[in-house]
Amino acid sequence: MAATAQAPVADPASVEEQRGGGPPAGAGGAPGEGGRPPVEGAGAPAEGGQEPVCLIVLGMAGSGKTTFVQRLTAHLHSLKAPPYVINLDPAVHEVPFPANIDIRDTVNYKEVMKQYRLGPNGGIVTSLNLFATRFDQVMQFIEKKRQNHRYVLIDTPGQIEVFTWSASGTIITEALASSFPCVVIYVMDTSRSVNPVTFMSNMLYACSILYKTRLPFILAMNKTDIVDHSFAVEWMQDFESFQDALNQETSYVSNLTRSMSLVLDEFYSSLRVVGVSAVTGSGLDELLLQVQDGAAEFDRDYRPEYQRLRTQLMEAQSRKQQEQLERLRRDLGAVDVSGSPDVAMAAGPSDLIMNRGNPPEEEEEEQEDSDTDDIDHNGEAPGGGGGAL
Ligand SMILES: Nc1nc2c(ncn2[C@@H]2O[C@H](COP(=O)(O)OP(=O)(O)O)[C@@H](O)[C@H]2O)c(=O)[nH]1
Ligand SMILES: [Mg+2]
Repeated sequence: MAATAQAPVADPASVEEQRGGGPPAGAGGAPGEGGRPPVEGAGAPAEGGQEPVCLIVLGMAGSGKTTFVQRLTAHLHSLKAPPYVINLDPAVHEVPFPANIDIRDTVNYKEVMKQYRLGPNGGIVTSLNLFATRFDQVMQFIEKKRQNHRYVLIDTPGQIEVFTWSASGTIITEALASSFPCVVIYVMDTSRSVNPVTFMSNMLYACSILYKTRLPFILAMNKTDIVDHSFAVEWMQDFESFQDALNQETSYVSNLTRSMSLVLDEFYSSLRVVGVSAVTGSGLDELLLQVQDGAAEFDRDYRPEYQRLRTQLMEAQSRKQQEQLERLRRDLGAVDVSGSPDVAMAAGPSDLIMNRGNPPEEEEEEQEDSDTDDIDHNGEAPGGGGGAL
């Protein structure tokens, strides 16, 4: 990266510890909870050995993801189960919830745009890519706090494709799912889906996200304070009623639209649907029940696959390390580092790494270079100086 006055990327290690993730304003009050009893078990913090469930919140721009995360955070605080909250939207002006990790602390979106000469969308994608390269550190933070939190909430960038159709979104999702049960919450703007054709387009998109993320899926029909979601549920359960609604459409409705709705029937049959309002908080207890169900599905159907992925990754990593060691051994064997070829071979690679290619006899002469060695050493251990890991 270009060395300029202001670095666009900082170390997550240096910022997370400053964030308390305390209760949000109004957390205790949790107004308008809908009068339902709290979800059994959902309030307790993670018990010994229990893992938090990661809720990845996706949805189109303006569907209400950030407001939903804010409300759910407040709701969980009121249930005495404060979540661990991560903001992955680099371009948001204000994060209305207490984030434990905020991408904006690590990546300076405006600087990224300037230094890489990008527009707003390219800036968001590149910022997320830069952040994804440090996500192993974020994973360590979550690991450290796993006993204290029952849920990890992840708010994603406004434009859904930034997360769902980018390499960084896949890296982040796979990293999370290799360690914790994960559930996708697809937030939909119900008030903007009252037209049957728009509704169907939204459902097709939701369907594509389901296949792209390969995780248990909950459809959160948001903004039920504006329009009740019962019309949508009826369309999903009763094919005829949806066809009737389509028939009333004076706009262009092709045969393809009708056929598509038949295809979606299969998608609907296995879908978890819950109506919520991120503004009033209604429906959140039911949502938490669905989350428990989703987490159970993850354990049953998805965990083995992600464990296989994790094992594969670890094996690939150790293979790569082995290859690098082999290459180093060959290189050191070929180059006369000591004046006597036997020394290099006899010392073995690890000894030579420790001595930076210098056999023990020459150690005293090389003492003057120790400053340079210190710099190299720091460079080899990113995050080591952060102190928080
Ligand atoms: N009436 C109503 N408005 C909502 C609800 N959820 C979000 N909004 C509004 O929808 C707009 C977009 O919300 P935001 O959370 O920023 O959407 P995001 O782009 O998906 O993160 C804001 O003006 C919110 O106040 C809801 O449940 N009911
Ligand atoms: Mg948002």
